[in-house]
Amino acid sequence: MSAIRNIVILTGAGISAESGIRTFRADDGLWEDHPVEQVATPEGFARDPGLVQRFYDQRRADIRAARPNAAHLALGRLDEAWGGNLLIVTQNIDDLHERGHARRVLHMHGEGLSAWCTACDMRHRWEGTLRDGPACPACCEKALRPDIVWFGEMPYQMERIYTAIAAADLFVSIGTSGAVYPAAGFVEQARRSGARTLELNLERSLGSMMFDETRLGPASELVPAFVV
Ligand code: BJW
Repeated sequence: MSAIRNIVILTGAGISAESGIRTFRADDGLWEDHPVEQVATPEGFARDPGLVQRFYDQRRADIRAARPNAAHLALGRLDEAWGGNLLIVTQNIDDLHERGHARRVLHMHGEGLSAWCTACDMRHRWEGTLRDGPACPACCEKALRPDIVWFGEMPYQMERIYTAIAAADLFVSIGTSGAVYPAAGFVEQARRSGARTLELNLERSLGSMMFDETRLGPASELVPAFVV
């Protein structure tokens, strides 16, 4: 990796699967028993906020119970050691990258342990359950919702992400199916900018043919081998 200075790493649910966090689109994935339009759209939240809050109560419990695996820890080591630019763009709402000692992490689909007040735009750490229309600690309005990017909403920090991809020498995608845009389109942009592109995934993804190289296997094995 001697000629490489600027790295962008995109991660998806597959990197946290071996930490016990369910992915979305597997046969036993989250979307199998939670219809996506009910729990991951603003319309679903408006229709039945209690159902959505219960879904995210469970997700938060799963996040708190999980531990970073060898793949998160390897990226943490890379972040610590890398002298050039590095950005880990995660689609995941868990905090396993941070607990795996990565510092340069951006959560494009939000964070499970964060609550967002739609009245005053403040974020709060989600302590306990905030069911039954809890009030925002800052403005006292009952307008808190999970700080999650649902379908139809704009992912966070897109400008920063596109700028980093435009400057990247290497783009690595880990554990994502390539089913959800705009993240699924990042590899195309990275190619156009001249970056080398590498995919690490359990199986071929929808976008595999876009990558210069695809390595297949569990993230806990592929990522430490890539970082060494
Ligand atoms: C392993 C492994 C192991 C397993 N080791 N690997 C038509 C065309 C283009 C776009 C659209 C379209 N129609 C609608 C859209 C837009 C829509 C979209 O993409 N829809 C698709 C269904 C087509 N996108 C949006 O609405 C987004 N917003 C948007 O587009 O705004 C407008 C915009 C315009 C211009 C610029 C920018 C924006 C918002 C998307 C929000 C996604 N939200 C969710 C839920 C919230 C988070 C949460 O609750 O946790 O985010 S959906 C869900 O999917 C979640 C994930 O982050 C996301 C991606 O899933 P991921 O991570 O890829 O998981 P899986 O399960 O799909 O795959 C896991 C992979 O891991 C598999 O490949 C396994 O093989 C692998 N794996 N174990 C290594 N051990």
